[in-house]
Amino acid sequence: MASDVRIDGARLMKRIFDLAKVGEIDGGGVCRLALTDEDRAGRDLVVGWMRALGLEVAVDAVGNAVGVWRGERADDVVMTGSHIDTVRTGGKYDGNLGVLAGLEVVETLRAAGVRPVRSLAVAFFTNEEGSRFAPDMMGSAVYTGVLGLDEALATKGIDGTTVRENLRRIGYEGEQAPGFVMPSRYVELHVEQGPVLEREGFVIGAVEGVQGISWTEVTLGGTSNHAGTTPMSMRCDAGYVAAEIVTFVRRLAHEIGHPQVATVGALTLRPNLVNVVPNHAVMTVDLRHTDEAVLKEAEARTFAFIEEVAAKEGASVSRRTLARFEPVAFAPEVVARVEETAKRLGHSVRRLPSGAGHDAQMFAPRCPTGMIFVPSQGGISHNVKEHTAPAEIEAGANVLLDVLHAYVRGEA
Ligand code: HGY
Ligand code: MN
Ligand code: MN
Repeated sequence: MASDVRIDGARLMKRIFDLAKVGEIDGGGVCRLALTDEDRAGRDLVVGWMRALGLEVAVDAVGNAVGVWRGERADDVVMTGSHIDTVRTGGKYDGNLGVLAGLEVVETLRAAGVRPVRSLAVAFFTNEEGSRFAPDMMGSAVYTGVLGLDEALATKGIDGTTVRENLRRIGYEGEQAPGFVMPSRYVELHVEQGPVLEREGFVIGAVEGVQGISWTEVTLGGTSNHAGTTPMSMRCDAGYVAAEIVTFVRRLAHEIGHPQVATVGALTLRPNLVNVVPNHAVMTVDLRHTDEAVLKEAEARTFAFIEEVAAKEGASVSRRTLARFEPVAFAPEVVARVEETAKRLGHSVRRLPSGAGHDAQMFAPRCPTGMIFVPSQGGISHNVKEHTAPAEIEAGANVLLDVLHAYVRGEA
């Protein structure tokens, strides 16, 4: 039974802009790194909205927050959501859209007098970005049992403090055990963060899955020396080895070809002074591919190169895995439902994989899971200029509404 219930686009955009004021930075962006005071303020605002909508709100031991609208079948729960933590140069929509569209769906269905058969839950998961505390999707990985709670809580961030300390500090070390509400279906709305939908003129993406992710921290040890007096033949330059690695992974990605990507996003040299040959470099290598075998090959070639170029310079090397997730496929029946719903609502739609990691990928092995994408202007994200047109946001939220409404009615 198709329904003609539709979301209130203006109300959704207002919540998006109100949340974006929390941790706003120059250029129209947002900085709410996981478990900072800005993240706490964002959490408090969203939990307040959940409560105002009459949701039963609970927080688990790693700070995941879930608001539930109980249906007749109280324990048969359909879940939607995403994350509200951001990277340092975050936009208004990455993660936030999925959580706030979920609240908009609840408000719309309640206003329409819908009496849910299945329960509907809206969640935000802790530290999806993984920028401050690796790995990414940490909260949803703990929630679904992919990552151990104690391991997550003990994780030290880039500033040396632990997840546990910060959860306590911001008051979000909850009572519930992770996974306390396990859904029978999970659907997430998210901005594409890439160029495909806009470039090809589609409004909706029916996401088929998420590509594999490999994050490694590499630490190089050299010998500090005088930049003026030390002949080139006598140097052990950690900065030079790091630079070789940066250019190697970029060349490797071009050689393997699309969709292989490679990024050195963080690089710190010590003592980081103009006239001292660096004796220490710490860097991160982010490799991704839709095909696990190719991703494994890219990792092997990268790690071999790191050993080789460091040995040539006489530098020491150590590596630490920060995150490693294999490619994930979403449930065909959910992908098809997203596609069919978009068409029925009159929106252009195409199937595509996700280049970015998402909380949804943690639910895919547990229950029928899918994602809905809307375009990112210029394909940009993790950038203060991240933008999606309100009409496209409204289209995506209406597709989410319709998909969730069918589940909540117990129809599918
Ligand atoms: O890195 C990612 O794919 C996501 O933004 N956490
Ligand atoms: Mn995201
Ligand atoms: Mn992100």
